[in-house]
Amino acid sequence: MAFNLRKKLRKSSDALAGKLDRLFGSAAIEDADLEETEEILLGSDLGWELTEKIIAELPRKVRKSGLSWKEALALILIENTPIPGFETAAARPFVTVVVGVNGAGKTTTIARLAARLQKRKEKVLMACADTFRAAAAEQLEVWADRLGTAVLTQLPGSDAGAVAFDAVKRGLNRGYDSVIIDTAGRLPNKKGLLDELGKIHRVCGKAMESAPHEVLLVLDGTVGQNARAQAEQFMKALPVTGLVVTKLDGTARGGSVLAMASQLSIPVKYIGVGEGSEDLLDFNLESYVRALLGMDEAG
Ligand SMILES: Nc1nc2c(ncn2[C@@H]2O[C@H](COP(=O)(O)OP(=O)(O)OP(=O)(O)O)[C@@H](O)[C@H]2O)c(=O)[nH]1
Ligand SMILES: [Mg+2]
Repeated sequence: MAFNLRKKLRKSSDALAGKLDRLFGSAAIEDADLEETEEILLGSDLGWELTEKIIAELPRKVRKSGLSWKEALALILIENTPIPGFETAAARPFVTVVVGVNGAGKTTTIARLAARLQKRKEKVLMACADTFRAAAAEQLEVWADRLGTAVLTQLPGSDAGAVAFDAVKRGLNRGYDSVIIDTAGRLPNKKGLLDELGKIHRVCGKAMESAPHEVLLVLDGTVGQNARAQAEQFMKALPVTGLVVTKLDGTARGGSVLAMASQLSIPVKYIGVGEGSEDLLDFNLESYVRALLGMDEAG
C-alpha cells in the first residue's frame, strides 16, 4: 500500500510526526520533555496503554539500539500491534458480512471490495440485508450497475435474515466466488437491531455450513478510539473477524487504528483513505506505521 499513503495520512502524520519532529529535531530523546511527548501521542489517538508503553520504552530503546528516535518509535508501534497473517480463503463462495453504525462506510467498502474481486475475475454477488431503509437497496443496485456485478435486494420491511439466506444459497447454486452482505447501519445500543445481526450470522450458517467466512466491522476513523465501546457492542452480537477503518484521509486520529487493533485483538484488514475507488487498501502494519510517522517505505 505504498503509493501515496503518506500523503493520504498527512493529517495524522502532521499531528504525530510533525509535532514530534518539532519537539526533538535531531536531539536525543532523553533530553526531551516526555510529558509533551505523551500529549502528542495521546493527541494522535494512540490510546493510553500504547502511549504509556512508548513513554516507558522509547528512551531505553534509542540508547540500546542506536536507532533514531523515529525508527525506534516505529519499531515499538509495530511490536505492539497484533496483526495475524492473512489466510487465503478456500471456501466458494466466500461469504462476507459487513456491519457497522450509520454512515461508517459499509456500502462504500463493499463496492470497493467487489471492484477488486471483479478485477481478479471473481464472480461477485452483493446482497442488501438492510431492509430498513428504502435507499439502501437502491444504493447497492447503483454500485452493481456501475461495476457490472450481481446484486440481490428485497423490498423494505422484508426479513433481513431471509435476504442473507437467499444470497448465500444463490452464491452456492450459481457458482459465485464471493457473496458480500450489506447490513443496516445501526446504533449499537438498539438491542433489537443487534439481535438481527446475530440472526443474519446464523442464517448464513444454515445456508452454507462454514459461512460466513468473514465478518467485517467498519469503523469511521474520524471517530477514533471513541468507537471502542461501539465495537464491543457489535462483537457481542456476532463474531467479528476483521476491522475496516475508513476516512483516515480526513482525520488526525490515525493512531487509533493501532490502538483499536490491540485493544480489541481483532486484525485490521482494510483501511479507507479517500473517496476514490482505489482508496480501499489492504492494511499493512509496517507501511501504515511508517506513513503515520512520515517515513519512507522500508527496504
Ligand atoms: N473521505 C472518505 N470518505 C469515505 C471513506 N469511506 C467512505 N466514505 C464516505 O462516507 C460516506 C458514508 O459511506 P457509506 O458507505 O454510505 O456508509 P454506510 O455505512 O453504508 O452508511 P449507512 O448505509 O447509512 O449505514 C459516503 O459519503 C462515503 O463516500 C474514506 O475512506 N474516506
Ligand atoms: Mg450503506
